[in-house]
Amino acid sequence: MTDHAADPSSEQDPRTPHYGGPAGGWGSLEGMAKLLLDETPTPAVLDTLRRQNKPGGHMCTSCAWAKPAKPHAAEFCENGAKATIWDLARNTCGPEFFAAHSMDELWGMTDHDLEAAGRLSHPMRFDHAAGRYVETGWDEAFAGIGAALKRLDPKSVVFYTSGRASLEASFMWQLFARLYGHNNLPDSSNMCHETTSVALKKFIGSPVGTCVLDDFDHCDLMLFAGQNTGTSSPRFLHTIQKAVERGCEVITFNPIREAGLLRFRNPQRVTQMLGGSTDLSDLYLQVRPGGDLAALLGLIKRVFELEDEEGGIIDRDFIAAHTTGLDGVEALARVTSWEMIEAHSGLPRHHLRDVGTRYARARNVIAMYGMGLTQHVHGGETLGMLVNLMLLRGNIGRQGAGISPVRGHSNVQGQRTVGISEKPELVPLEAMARLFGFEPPQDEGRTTVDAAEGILDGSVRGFLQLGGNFARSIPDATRVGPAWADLDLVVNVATKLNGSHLLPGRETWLLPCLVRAEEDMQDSGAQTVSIEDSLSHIFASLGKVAPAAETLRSEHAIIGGIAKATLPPNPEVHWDDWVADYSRVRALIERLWPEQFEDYETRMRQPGGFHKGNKARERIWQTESGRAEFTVPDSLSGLGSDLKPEEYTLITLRSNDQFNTTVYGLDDRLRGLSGNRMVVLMNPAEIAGAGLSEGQQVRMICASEDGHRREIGGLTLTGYDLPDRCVGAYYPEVNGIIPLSLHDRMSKTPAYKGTPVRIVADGP
Ligand SMILES: Nc1nc2c(c(=O)[nH]1)N[C@H]1C(S)=C(S)[C@@H](COP(=O)(O)OP(=O)(O)OC[C@H]3O[C@@H](n4cnc5c(=O)[nH]c(N)nc54)[C@H](O)[C@@H]3O)O[C@H]1N2
Ligand SMILES: Nc1nc2c(c(=O)[nH]1)N[C@H]1C(S)=C(S)[C@@H](COP(=O)(O)OP(=O)(O)OC[C@H]3O[C@@H](n4cnc5c(=O)[nH]c(N)nc54)[C@H](O)[C@@H]3O)O[C@H]1N2
Ligand SMILES: [Mo]
Repeated sequence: MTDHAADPSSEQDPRTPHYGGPAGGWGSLEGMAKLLLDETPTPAVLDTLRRQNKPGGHMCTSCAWAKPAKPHAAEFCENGAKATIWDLARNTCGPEFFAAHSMDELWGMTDHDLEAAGRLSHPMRFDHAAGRYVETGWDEAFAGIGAALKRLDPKSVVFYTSGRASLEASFMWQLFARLYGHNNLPDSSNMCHETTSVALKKFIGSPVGTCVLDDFDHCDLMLFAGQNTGTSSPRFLHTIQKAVERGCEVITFNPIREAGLLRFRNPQRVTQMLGGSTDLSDLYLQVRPGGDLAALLGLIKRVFELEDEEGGIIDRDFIAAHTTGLDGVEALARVTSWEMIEAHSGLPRHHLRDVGTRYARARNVIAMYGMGLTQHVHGGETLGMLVNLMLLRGNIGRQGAGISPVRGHSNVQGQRTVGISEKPELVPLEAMARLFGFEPPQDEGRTTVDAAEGILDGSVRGFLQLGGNFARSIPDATRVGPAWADLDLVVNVATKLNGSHLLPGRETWLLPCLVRAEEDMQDSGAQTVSIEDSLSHIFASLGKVAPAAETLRSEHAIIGGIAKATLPPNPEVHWDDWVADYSRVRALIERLWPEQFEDYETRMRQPGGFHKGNKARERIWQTESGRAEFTVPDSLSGLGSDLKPEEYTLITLRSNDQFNTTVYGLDDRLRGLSGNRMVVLMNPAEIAGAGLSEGQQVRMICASEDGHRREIGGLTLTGYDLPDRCVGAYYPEVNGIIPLSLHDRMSKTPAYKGTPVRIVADGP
């Protein structure tokens, strides 16, 4: 067995030809802003960057990492700056642009070029006769959409949200959906941390993580699994660095040696900008995709070995008072052989026993994870195994310990908090019914996967998208694409042009909205909004930059406009008043969730915002059994099936030069790759073993057997340090290869990190 533990202190692993330098180290504000996107930022943009993520400023639209009460001088990272500069582009994409470009031309453009066309500026309607978008007025758009919605069966309509819309806009969106008559409220979260929302809820009674920032000052071991901090949530590197300098150990499970978790240069410290850096991971284990489930079981097995040898390792008091189901997990750990664990995890037992020992010796442990755990067929069960490990030593519900998913979009967690959910049981429907005098629908709504399947089978007739790029982000993007044309109604509320907008239905509207950094002026004055971060803190956000165009409206105003044109009058529902003053929406949120949002209006403005509370943190377990639950999985791997000969597991990747389908450029600096995103990464020995060669053009074929053929050609085979039987490729370029049918069994989160594929030479 190859030893896949890389020595994190070595400057260059010989098997990592592309390894780059440390993460961070991004230099001065002006210089950085210019370099990042090759444009000179205006004084207004620089001013807004200075106030980003600070009280009185706007909260970044990049990742969801916590905003500390005492911010750094520049409390943002490379990605946050890029997001703001990109959002505040001054070029606009309006009627003239659409008059000049046919749909065919737009189809030929890349994700980057579509967004680089600038900010959408005018409400547009798709004109089938002309084959392009044409300008329309706001009133005409609202009336047209309202009339179309009235003609449709509400149950056949989907309201999708991407995780950027504020708490206030999200609340209005879900209320509109329910007043109209459906719970079809999938969110980008359905492709992301839905595994967390379902599995953590089931096992510990909390759909979100249990940690707050203070815990990171008290932990002595952090386990990282499948989260790429340097690329996906760079501000978190500060927190990790501080903990490491205090003596906290970090152990990472990731098939790729991600630079951000190997070492970090802190741009906020002069000495480090001059060259020093901090080694972050004490041990870096290149686990096989989906291998975390077995690796975690290995750690548990080691804990039982030590318990047998020494006793006192397992927290028996905690387990007796708070949990159920230990016996099953103990039996599984004892009966599963190290050979099995090594085979599934791809990791040698001595490393797993070492980590198990460190876990057993650590007083306070925090487990951090991301898409590497959630985007698997047995993702929920993998989280169950992580919870098992944490429960063994009472590492949930006390200071310095806990389980902490790192969320993606800046308000994705908050949207779920205020009712964007296809699961009616998670929403206070009775209270909503009383407050607004109506009968909310009680039936289960559609997830992202269900919505895509409904578009394919014709049962979805209308699709409204509040932000995001659904058509490019979903699995089976190529197969679902053509079915869009058959939808009766398509409405996109967006800031920039993207692939989803190039898929018109019979009636199609494209509505441009403000971004969070822009001033949102309504009848009562400039509006503040609020968002929730990954650690469940809620903050005010105030945009101050002049809007990119006078014709833009806020998401709140657009939702109110469509809702008014669709729904019959209701004496308890006041769209105009709510749009005039968002604090009235906050008052409604506070009434519906009084415990979490107490004194919302005041507390969201204090430095560090306010914590909405978490019962699992207090060791109150809101699960079916009323206890924290140990669980036994059905599988020893996160993967849906064993790989056959010649098959590889595809993990799809994001670079630091993209935010989801927003592709800023072709660099993947932290992985030492650049210039081409149409690549397949594979380890050099396996390239040779497969009779292929580096630089060769290859074709990737999906090996999941469900009757559909999926393949992508024109990919450049690139040698990269990956475990055996694993290939990497970029999201969203390869989304056509991932089957909708391959998703987490508990939550339907797509298996974006666990699709079996074959790689063959491309050619005539
Ligand atoms: N720059 C940038 N930042 C972003 C985003 C972006 O696109 N670009 N997107 C935002 C969003 S919406 C989200 S959800 C987050 C996502 O952020 P992350 O949770 O970090 O998700 P990914 O980058 O998709 O993958 C994370 C890591 O999982 C590893 N991995 C793959 N398969 C496995 C596995 O089976 N096991 C383990 N242990 N690791 C595995 C990959 O090598 C990768 O390093 O980032 C947010 N922030
Ligand atoms: N293969 C593969 N597929 C994946 C993933 C993966 O790891 N691998 N990750 C999945 C994950 S974690 C996620 S979260 C999804 C992301 O899926 P989405 O959230 O749907 O996609 P984004 O690319 O974030 O959406 C970008 C678009 O949002 C619009 N936008 C930006 N800001 C705003 C705003 O403030 N308001 C409005 N109304 N619109 C705005 C712009 O028009 C922009 O083009 O993709 C998923 N798909
Ligand atoms: Mo995400």
